Amino acid sequence: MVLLPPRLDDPTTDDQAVPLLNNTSSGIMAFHSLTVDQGWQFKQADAEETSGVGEWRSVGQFPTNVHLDLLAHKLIPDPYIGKNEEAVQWIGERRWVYKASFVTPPASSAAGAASVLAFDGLDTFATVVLNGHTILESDNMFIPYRVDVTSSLSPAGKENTLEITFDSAYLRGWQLVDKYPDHKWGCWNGDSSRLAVRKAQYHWGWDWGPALMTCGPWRPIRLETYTSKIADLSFETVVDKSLASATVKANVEIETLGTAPSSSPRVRIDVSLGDVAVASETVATVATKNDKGDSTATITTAAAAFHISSPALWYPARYGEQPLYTVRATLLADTTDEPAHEISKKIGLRRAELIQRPIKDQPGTSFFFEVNNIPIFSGGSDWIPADNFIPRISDSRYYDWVKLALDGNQVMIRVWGGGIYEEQAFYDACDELGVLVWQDFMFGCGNYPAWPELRESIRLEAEVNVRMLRHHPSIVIWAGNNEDYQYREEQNLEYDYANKDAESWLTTDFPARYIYEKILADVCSSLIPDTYYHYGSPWGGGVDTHDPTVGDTHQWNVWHGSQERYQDFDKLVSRFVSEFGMEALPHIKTIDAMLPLGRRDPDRYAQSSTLDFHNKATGHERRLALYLVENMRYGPDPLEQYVYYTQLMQAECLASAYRLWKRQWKGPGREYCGGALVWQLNDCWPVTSWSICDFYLRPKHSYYTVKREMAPLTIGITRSETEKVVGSNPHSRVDVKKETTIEIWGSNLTVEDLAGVDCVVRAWDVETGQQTYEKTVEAGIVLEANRSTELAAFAVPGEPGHEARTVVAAYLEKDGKQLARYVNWPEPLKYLHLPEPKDLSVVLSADGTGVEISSSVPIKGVAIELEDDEAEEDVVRFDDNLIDIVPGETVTIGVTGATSATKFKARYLQ
Ligand code: BMA
Repeated sequence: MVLLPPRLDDPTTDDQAVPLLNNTSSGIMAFHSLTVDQGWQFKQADAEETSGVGEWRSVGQFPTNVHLDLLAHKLIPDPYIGKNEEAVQWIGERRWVYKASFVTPPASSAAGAASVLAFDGLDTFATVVLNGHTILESDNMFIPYRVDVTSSLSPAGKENTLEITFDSAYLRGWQLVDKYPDHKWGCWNGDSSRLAVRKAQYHWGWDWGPALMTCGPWRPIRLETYTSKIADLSFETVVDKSLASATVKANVEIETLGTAPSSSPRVRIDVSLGDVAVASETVATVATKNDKGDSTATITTAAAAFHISSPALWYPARYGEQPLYTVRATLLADTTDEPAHEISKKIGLRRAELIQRPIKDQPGTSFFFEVNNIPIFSGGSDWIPADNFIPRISDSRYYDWVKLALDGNQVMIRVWGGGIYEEQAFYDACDELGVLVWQDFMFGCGNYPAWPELRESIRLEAEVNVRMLRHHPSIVIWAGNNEDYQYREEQNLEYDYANKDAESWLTTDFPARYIYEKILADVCSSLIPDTYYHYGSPWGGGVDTHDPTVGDTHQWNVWHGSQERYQDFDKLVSRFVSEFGMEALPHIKTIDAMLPLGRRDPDRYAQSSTLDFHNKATGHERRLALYLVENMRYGPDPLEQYVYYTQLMQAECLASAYRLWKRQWKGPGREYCGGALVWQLNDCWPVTSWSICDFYLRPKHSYYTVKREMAPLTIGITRSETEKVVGSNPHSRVDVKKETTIEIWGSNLTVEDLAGVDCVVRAWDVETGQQTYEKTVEAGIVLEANRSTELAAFAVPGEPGHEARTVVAAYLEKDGKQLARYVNWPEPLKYLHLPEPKDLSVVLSADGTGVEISSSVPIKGVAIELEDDEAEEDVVRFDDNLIDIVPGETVTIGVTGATSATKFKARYLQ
């Protein structure tokens, strides 16, 4: 049996709607694809038949994994409920077998036809047997395997049996650890066995996710019958710096199996935009090469270049449109021009660059992305897989996640290296909606081994995944791993950046350097030379991954590390912060859904054993408590209010980072910080984690404060205290002047200057609600495009000595219309004497599109909830929440689905 190079076009383009052709003199037949997704059965391979899991049962869905199938048959409890995760651990240490039968299609009897079984994803150690012949032994979940099965397939019209046995990836991992005792095994999260196995690393458990060792055919399986097929369609796209023209070179690879065509195949390439045909060209194949010595496949290539003047350019959402050109490659059967196989991909034309250059008045270099010559402040978030059971994540769920990020004003999502190369649906959504993607290779938090077969597997994995994803305009950077260089630093593994002899790296105790700086670097430079490849995230140019002046950093000194105050995020800035975070509990309904007895569960209280079980972060009890106790006057009961406190604290923390780091986006030559990605956007199960939206896509309140900070136009305030000796004795503790000052700035993330803006400041006494100050501190100013501008700095206004009870609000106004607002409070919030807001008013606006909130006293963090959450949660949606209210101002948050019958309630800081 011959293993073919896993050159994959696009797994979503199977079952081509191409009419079956008669074979022609050219020898090219119509490509035929049969999706093998019917009649699958599964059982435990090594179980007694009486055990319940030892008999064949139908699968719950396809593609699938064993947990999903056991769940469908109610053979296991839902691992996401209560502590069931523990009860299902045995699954990961057993062998499981899947079988199906399929009928050989008539196409296979065409002259010269070859048949290939394409396995888009097998998780992970699979032995595949077709009609009694072992055709494949796989060991990498990320590689789509393709096997020429022509010789073992039944004749046309007859049945074939396909059987796939999955070994325990966990136990196999440990066997490999034992086999290579000289490697210095070690990692954060999970255990060392994961480092030996090319399987999604979070399956071993992470500090936000359960350990659930899945196995199974997790992506589609097809039988492809053809003589020649389009094996790859790729693009070299150059958008001129002037943006006035673009060149698209489409490269097509044609794989020929079995009987080679008598003449060179021809390929037609059509380019269209929407319904409009842009260009079309038919080209002959120009080169022939044998791809691999051990393969029967012959690869021929064809290319066509198109010059497009005034191209419709693809932009990240807030900077322009997301036009996608469709490029279709059609393999022509012969001189009749009938299609034998076709593939189409959607591409976006854009210039995307990572700008790393010296900056003014500060050391180091910038790190920001420029798209179509527009410098972008990349505010966004980190992405983990959206479920532990990937095959059940629907395309629409991917879309909803990306849409949620977009609606939250997020510009970039980072696909983190401990998960998977995501499904096409995820990147399609990013392309369509205009969200930039930072893509990691799948390595994270450990010292990876690099023995020769593993290196080869990784090379193949990288090559095929880059090929599958490289047409997406949303992807602007690839990075070699997540935090493996930080692990190296912590463990003091050998690393001499100046040593460029790649082979010698393999002899050190940090052999994975060869993976990141040689294998992945080579793959990227040959397949995506125009996309920036970063050795790791974070990466600081080979010296120190914590260097705030070069590359990106992961800023974990809030929560982990030295546990700094989040009010000090300004001191923790770097050129690009690709991770930082704070935990909060999920929505109360999410908690109720994961408690075995729901609202009646005896563990329905903060820090109960079950709630703690659904928080995987080491030391989470102390860390959450630390940040709560430093800032809030909080209690653990009732649970709903505790959820609110943790979410308010997280919301304050994260917004503070965005606000302060965005302040350092100061325009050309002064891009001191070029992006902030919060750890993390999403969850893979119901859990207390750093996510800003929970497993059910329910936003935590931080989602809204981050959204407000990432709005195109914002205003920010910091407050700081200084002490100065005013007498003649420098040691005096009495003759000192204390001053509390505020600094105010505006951030204009649009690409237009904004003139005629006023900055208005108002202040109130928190306790009495009396307004103590109002002034237009700047009038008619210009907020220059795409940067933050300092506006004012002065002592906290209002009554002297009352700074600690003075709340200050700053507004950007133009022609009397409010453009932005921000309310700054004395901190810590727990010292405030907040009056009971007796006249807090929360009403639906007359036109039903907004909720109007007002009060005669300042209120911190007003969270609007539904009285009848059960009935209305899926209907009523807010576009903002957790609002600071000050007297004299009605704040309206958008709402959809509400009627006059909808009853709101409010929660706030007390
Ligand atoms: C980062 C991530 C993850 C982890 C998170 C929270 O370092 O890369 O590995 O889940 O921190 O600890």
